[in-house]
Amino acid sequence: MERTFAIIKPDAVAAGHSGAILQRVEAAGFTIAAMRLIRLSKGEAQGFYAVHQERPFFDDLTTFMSSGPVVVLALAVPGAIGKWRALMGATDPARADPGTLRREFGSSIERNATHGSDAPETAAFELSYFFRGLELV
Ligand code: FUP
Repeated sequence: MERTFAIIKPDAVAAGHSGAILQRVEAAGFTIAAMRLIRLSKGEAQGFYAVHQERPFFDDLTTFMSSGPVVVLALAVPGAIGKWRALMGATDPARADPGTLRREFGSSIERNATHGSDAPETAAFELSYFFRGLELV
């Protein structure tokens, strides 16, 4: 069993797509191991995306990520990290395959509906950024 960390981003929550995305999560066989609706402060978004702090899009990205509520999730299934990234599709919704979440629900490379950890180390960091061990079922 592997766990990954996922976010339903402010654009998708505001558009009322949380339910549809959670339905796709469950239909794809993930177990929801933890879930919470939260609003990130700008500083919390900056801490989460610290690896991108030198990138030109960092300020816009962290402003967007703190612009409204998000759903944070721990998802469990064998191969969860790769499986979730495959379901999300490419970072840029315009380049994501048909049927992927970002293609269906995203509107730009920044407002791309969902986040997913890209490796075991980032999954461990991101899960621990939002969930205490006791919250993971
Ligand atoms: P991903 O792992 O697919 O989420 O993509 P990256 O780690 O490369 O980027 C993290 C987030 O930064 C993306 F989800 C959206 C944002 N981003 C931009 O806003 N502009 C860019 O040019 C690239 C990424």
